[in-house]
Amino acid sequence: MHILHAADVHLDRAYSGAGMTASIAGARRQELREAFRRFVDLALELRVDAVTIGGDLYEHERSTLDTGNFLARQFARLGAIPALVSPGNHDPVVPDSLWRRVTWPGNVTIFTEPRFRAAKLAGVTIWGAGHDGPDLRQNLLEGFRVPSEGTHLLVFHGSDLHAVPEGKRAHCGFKPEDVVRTGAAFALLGHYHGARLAPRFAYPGSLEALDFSEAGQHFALRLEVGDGAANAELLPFGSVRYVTQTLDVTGMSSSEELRAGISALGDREAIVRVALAGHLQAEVELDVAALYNACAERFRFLELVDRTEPAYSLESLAMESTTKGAFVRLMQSRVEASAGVERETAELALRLGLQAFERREVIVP
Ligand SMILES: [Mn+2]
Repeated sequence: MHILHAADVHLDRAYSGAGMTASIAGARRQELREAFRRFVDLALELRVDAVTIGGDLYEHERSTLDTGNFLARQFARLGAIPALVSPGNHDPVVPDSLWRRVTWPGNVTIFTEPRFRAAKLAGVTIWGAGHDGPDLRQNLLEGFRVPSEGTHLLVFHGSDLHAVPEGKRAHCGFKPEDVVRTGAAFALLGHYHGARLAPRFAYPGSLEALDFSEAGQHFALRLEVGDGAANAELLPFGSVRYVTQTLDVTGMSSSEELRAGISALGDREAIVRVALAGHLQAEVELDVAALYNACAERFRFLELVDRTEPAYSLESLAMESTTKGAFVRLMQSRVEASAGVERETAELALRLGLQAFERREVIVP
């Protein structure tokens, strides 16, 4: 039998980053819905025997009944194909969640508890568990064993403890050997947004890239289940592409060149971040908002980031016995004495102050 699995669709995502207007955020959210619609199309086309969802199908914080009804309609399109859902930390089963508010079609099973429950299908038993709050930390696999008879699969949302990103806390953390110990043939997971295939479990990753940190191919996962064994395959899926381009401004002598350089990177297909880098000559006007207005129409979506460094030498300016030299020395000592946001502010004040000394228009970002 075949199962099609996805996770981390993140419908109703806020998209509140830099340059994100309400209409652009709305377009992004629509793309995520399109992705889920295509996922259902794919399940029908592949004639799979079941569909599984590894959590974070939507974001509870700004979820709408409109999205709940959309999901119910999509699941209904599967007809008799069972859809098994294990909610995650972003779409936990809380009283006002869509899981509780929407009338789901008969083919949908929602695993509402943080302990494994069985859904018996022809030839395989699928065990699912769901998050019942946004902050579930327990290892769901602890003490859990499947019966020795038959073929068993697991579906849940949680962190492989061998791959927790630095500074992040694990949600339902488990070790790969914990999966083996349950006796299940394979675990279909959600949580990590990059795809990962391990011998006994897999993360499909987010169905579509959600931001610039998720550039690259995204996938749905097909699992072939035979007698007690499972074989997972990542199917290229995502259609939303995030691309970061770097434009080196070193040697440019006017804002015209900046504008031409950004425009030349124009792309109607991808979501593009142009990072301005290199050493900016003091006489060049760099106004991010003006550049954005001049160039955005050449892009499907443009984000401009200023990472340039001033071309002047702070060391030699600090030696000057002028007001400017005194200003540089004062601000350098502030930069050195501070950290984090305060340091960034001091660095910005130094840069803007030097622009003022150059009698250039000072635009505070
Ligand atoms: Mn997620």
